[in-house]
Amino acid sequence: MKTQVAIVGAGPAGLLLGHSLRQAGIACIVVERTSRARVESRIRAGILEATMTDLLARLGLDARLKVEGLPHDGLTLVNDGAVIPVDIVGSTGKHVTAYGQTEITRDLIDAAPAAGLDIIWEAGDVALHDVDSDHPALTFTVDGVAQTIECDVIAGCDGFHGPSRAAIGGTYCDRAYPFGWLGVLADVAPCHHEVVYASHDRGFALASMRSPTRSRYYVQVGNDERVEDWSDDRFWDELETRLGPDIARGVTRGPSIEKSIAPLRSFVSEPMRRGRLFLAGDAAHIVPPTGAKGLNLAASDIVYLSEALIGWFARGDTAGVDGYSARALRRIWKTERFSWYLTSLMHRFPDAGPFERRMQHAELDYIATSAAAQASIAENYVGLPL
Ligand code: RFL
Ligand code: PHB
Repeated sequence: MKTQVAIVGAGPAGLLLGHSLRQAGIACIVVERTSRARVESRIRAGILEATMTDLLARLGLDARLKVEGLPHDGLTLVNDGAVIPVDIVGSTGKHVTAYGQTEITRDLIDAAPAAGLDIIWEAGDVALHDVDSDHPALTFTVDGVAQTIECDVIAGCDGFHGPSRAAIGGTYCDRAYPFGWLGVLADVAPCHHEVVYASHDRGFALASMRSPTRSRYYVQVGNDERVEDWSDDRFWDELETRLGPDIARGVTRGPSIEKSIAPLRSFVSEPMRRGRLFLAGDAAHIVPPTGAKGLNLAASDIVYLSEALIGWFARGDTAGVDGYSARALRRIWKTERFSWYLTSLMHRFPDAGPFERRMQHAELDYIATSAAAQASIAENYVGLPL
């Protein structure tokens, strides 16, 4: 096979890039390791910045988002039971939208045939070749049969565990946190009209939603904890304690339809380009989910990368591709900072003493009483400008 851009990975980054390039008439093929069913069933992020909703609107892929997405004008912090509303629209004029990553992925896959976007599912042994030459290639197997795609450019959108990052051979900056999030999805009405981030002496808790009848909740757990040890009752008890009485009053309990533990980490790989290979999304960076930035960073990478590739293919302009890595990394590092800051502020760290805990309390009390501090959180939460 021959194409202009071979895209590794059919997560949000790969699918958004594919649609952006197809809209500009650029040929591309997406090669994905797993099945369509698997990609569509991964429960992950749920809060979209305007960066993401604007991109979906530009691509004409926001029909369902416009109907089913839930606009949020603010977010809510809780400091040991004390509720701190943070107005996003009031200070930024913009809002965020609750709409699941699973729904975005499904919309993008459903729209692929009409856009002429080919996706090859269940590709085995995907390998990148000759990225330093003008003729890179991807090899893989489908049903045991060896395949090759010759291309002009490879886009590595294969997430944290894919092969693209290693092919760049860059440098890594990494922080693992001494805890993870236990997440539960349940078909019950959300407890609050906005996302709630709660700091409590027993640890962090988060209340989010997917629809008026589907809630997503998380509690901080130690890295040694196992899902099997968390019955639904234990989860709901712990969640309500940490959310505090004012928010817990709204909680409706119900059976969990998904329950899993995700570790938290911060990670950046630099640079994001080598020769004809470009990285985007989780392949290049991971943020802890506090701040809801992982999915949204994938969208901003794709805005930059698609602009760069379209400039190159359509007009022979190499400024965009040459500047891609530096441009994307500036926004990535600021978003890494915000995600790390909110993680550090809201979680219970096992080695923290009374002083560190008092600092968290003091900072949350400052936020509760300072319009400037709230505006800074709102500005970052809604998404920094492109
Ligand atoms: P993805 O979504 O991981 O997609 C990468 C795709 O590449 C495929 N792949 C390969 N394909 C071909 N050959 C190979 N050798 C391949 N190796 C891998 C994978 O199968 C997959 O389909 O990365 P992308 O597109 O960059 O999108 C990024 C987002 O998915 C990610 O940032 C967020 O989901 C992160 N994240 C969360 N972000 C939030 O903002 N809020 C959350 O609540 C939240 N929860 C999560 C998350 C990420 C999780 N991961 C990665 C395990 C919960 C989890 C469990
Ligand atoms: C979610 O809805 O899954 C969610 C919301 C906000 C976050 C992380 C996850 O910060």
